Amino acid sequence: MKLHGFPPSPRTWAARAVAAQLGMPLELVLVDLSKGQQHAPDYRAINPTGRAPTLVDGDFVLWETTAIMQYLAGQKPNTLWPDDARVRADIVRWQSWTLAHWEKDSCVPLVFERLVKPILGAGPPDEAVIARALENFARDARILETHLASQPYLVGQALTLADFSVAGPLVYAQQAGMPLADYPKLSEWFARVSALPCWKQTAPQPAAAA
Ligand SMILES: N[C@@H](CCC(=O)N[C@@H](CS)C(=O)NCC(=O)O)C(=O)O
Repeated sequence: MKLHGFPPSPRTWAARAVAAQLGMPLELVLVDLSKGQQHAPDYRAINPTGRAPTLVDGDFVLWETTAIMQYLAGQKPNTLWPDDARVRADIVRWQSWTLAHWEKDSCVPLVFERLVKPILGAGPPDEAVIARALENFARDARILETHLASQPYLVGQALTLADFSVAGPLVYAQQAGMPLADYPKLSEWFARVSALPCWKQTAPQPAAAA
């Protein structure tokens, strides 16, 4: 299986970390976002959205990181994606919330304004966007803080895909000035997840972010 992606990107990172955790070989094909390779016609042919990552497994092509994670974890029995309807629904709940709120409203705007813009030379950070994102971050981080007060991982007592999905947007928390320290249980959980050997194996280069 091949993953077309950009190692500094948190989404590429999360998909590769899931494969590493499952012990599945996943060949990386570089799509250098800093060079605009996501818009190249041969890449657009497999991913018309012009975004990374994209998984290619023989003649099966899949984009959207959440779907990629579920596909990888569906290849063999494992505890990241247990064969139990309620546990899977619970995992999908957190993945959906991340896509709709946590990643989109809270984390990505901070990473873009404070980290990506300076790297791209795309002008000064927009302070109004940052202020709104910080409000959203407080709203969402409180939910995680309360939830993680009574359990070590997002779904039950064990690591699942939900943890990879929700932790991914925090990869650049420090560089993007996310106020994680205000949320001790969330910070402990993030330290636990990011200390996994699979995260270290696939860790992004800090030179660029996307
Ligand atoms: N919803 C998509 C988002 C993919 C996405 O936005 N990827 C970023 C990198 S983390 C990207 O390709 N950005 C380049 C661009 O939008 O031109 C997913 O979860 O896979």
